[in-house]
Amino acid sequence: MVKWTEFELATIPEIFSNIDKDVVGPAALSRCLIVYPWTQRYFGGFGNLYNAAAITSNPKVAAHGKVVLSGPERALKDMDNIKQIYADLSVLHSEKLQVDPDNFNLLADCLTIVIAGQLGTDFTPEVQAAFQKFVSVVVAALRKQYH
Ligand code: HNI
Repeated sequence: MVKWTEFELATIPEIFSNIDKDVVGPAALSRCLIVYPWTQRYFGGFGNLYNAAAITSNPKVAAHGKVVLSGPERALKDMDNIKQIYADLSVLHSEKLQVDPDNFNLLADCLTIVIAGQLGTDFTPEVQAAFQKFVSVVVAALRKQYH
């Protein structure tokens, strides 16, 4: 089981309380779809994803970005239970959505970049290290049901 330090347990929720979630989720998903265009293939029902402007102004992308960000927020409430919290989402992404799990890291990196932009100098290397550990645990949990 993952062991969290006092610093991580204090810092990770603080990161989420200091960001504008309505902006971060949509921005991270948009960035992922623009930077890694093959990720668009899973969002065939989202309409126009033709170029960066279309992606960033697409209301379905924005709405789904908020939904995706609600995933990590659930984990915050029970940091020692992340695998179980994500078990159903892992099955969904594996069996129904058939998302290549390598894409989880790409979205996680986009999330890190957007959060770094919002937090500016507060996103110190120590804060980034805590965040990186958290997203790695979330991604590992999402990969868990793939076989
Ligand atoms: Ni993901 C649906 C969380 C990465 C493609 N995804 C969800 C839902 C959550 C979620 C929550 C809503 C589930 C439900 O409706 O019950 N996704 C997450 C998290 C990550 C992630 C926490 C990683 C950090 N998802 C990805 C990636 C892709 C992806 C990387 C594709 C590249 N997800 C989807 C698709 C759906 C989805 C597609 C269904 C969207 C829809 O509404 O049609």
